Amino acid sequence: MGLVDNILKGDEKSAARLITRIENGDREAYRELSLLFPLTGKAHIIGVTGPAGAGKSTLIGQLALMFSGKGRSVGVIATDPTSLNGKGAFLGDRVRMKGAEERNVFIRSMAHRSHPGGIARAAAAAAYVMEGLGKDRIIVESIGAGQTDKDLFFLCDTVITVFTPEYGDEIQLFKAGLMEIGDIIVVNKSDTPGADDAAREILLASRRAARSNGWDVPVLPTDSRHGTGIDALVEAIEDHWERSDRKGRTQRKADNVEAFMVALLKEELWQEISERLTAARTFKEVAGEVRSGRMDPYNAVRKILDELEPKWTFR
Ligand SMILES: Nc1nc2c(ncn2[C@@H]2O[C@H](COP(=O)(O)OP(=O)(O)OP(=O)(O)O)[C@@H](O)[C@H]2O)c(=O)[nH]1
Ligand SMILES: [Mg+2]
Repeated sequence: MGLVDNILKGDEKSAARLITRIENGDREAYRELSLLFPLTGKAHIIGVTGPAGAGKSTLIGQLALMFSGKGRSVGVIATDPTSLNGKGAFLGDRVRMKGAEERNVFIRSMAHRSHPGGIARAAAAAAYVMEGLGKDRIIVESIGAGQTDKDLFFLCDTVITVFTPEYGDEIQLFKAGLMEIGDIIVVNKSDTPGADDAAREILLASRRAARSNGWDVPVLPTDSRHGTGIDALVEAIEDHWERSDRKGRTQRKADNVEAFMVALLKEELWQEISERLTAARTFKEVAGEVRSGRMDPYNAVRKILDELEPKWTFR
């Protein structure tokens, strides 16, 4: 009996094993994934992004409980930047999501540092495996800063951006980056001072951000430590999913998976080419010229590519 058969029967141990093997870049595991992938594409994948410490993990714990209470089967992928501090954050997430774990929510934590090539690669595979396991709501946590985290959202059907009252004033800064990828905005820690003002500022800013698909981004206050506002948030998440017809959802998933493929391709190509490059004598010579200020980076790149076999063209 193969791993995939076990996963399709709902065996979490097999799912965990396959995710680990994919994280380790095991070729055999990719073959298992190829059997699984065609069976996926129906789960609602929900991304939760926002600045460090905004309460994403706590909120996800609440969402997971609420979804499972409604009879949904829930998976959580926590990509944890603070795991850089050691084991603390990983264990911390476990604690914050404890209630969720007891309710049969499948949780997988991934530390950023173990994925220098981009967390998206492992997270997407984990989502496919979780869907194979029968999860129909999969929640992905991310810090939402930097390209690798944007790549992560190639995976998500609905993206939630979490702010806190402290971000009310800095909204102009965040508008450009974080706000453009959110379908729903949460102002968490609504129990702390300034929450109403922050929510108002953020609502104004989000109204100014242009939307093409006719979806008005809701701005919702939550206190995720006490579970306040979670029901309204779940309603908005379901609404965002239901509101787009099947065709719209299929289209978004298709766009997402193609974009993800391109991201993977870039990563692989770069890895392949950088190994060849750094071994080449020209590269070392040219890098030396650039470092000492004798050659500018533009002409340096041209020179390196000119001498690379097979030929690559430089725009
Ligand atoms: N007052 C208050 N504190 C909260 C709320 N939600 C979370 N917290 C607290 O904020 C701290 C950070 O919460 P986390 O859930 O770990 O935040 P996070 O965004 O996942 O953090 P990182 O993953 O490290 O970026 C914890 O001490 C939580 O108890 C809330 O609604 N109100
Ligand atoms: Mg967290």
